[in-house]
Amino acid sequence: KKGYVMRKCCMEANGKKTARGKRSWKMYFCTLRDLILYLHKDDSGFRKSQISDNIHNAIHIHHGLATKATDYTKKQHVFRLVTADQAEYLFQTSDPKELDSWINTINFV
Ligand code: I3P
Repeated sequence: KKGYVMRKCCMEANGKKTARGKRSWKMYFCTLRDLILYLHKDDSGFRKSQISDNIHNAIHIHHGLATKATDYTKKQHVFRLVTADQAEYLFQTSDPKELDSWINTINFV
């Protein structure tokens, strides 16, 4: 699965709160492949990227969990992703269908 999303970092690995100034929303082209979410500026960014950049922009979703962020009311169609290492992110999708699709794809991949 792939597509544009907005992403906000909330917690770093080990549940450490993301530093001030690093918690803003940013748009990414998100590609899910082999249990890794790759975040790039656009699709060509993903295709042209070197393995080294990919590692930098990658979120490992194995043993992670995506859930609707019903407590986050500032934006619509947002899900929370908690990873195995206790990092936490919010992702805003375009509509309810995309929201369900990202959540199901991440959880049941
Ligand atoms: C963040 C930015 C985010 C905001 C976040 C701010 O500032 O304004 O939009 O999250 O609030 O820290 P910066 O751009 O300097 O990183 P919300 O949109 O969810 O309010 P937070 O500190 O409550 O995470």
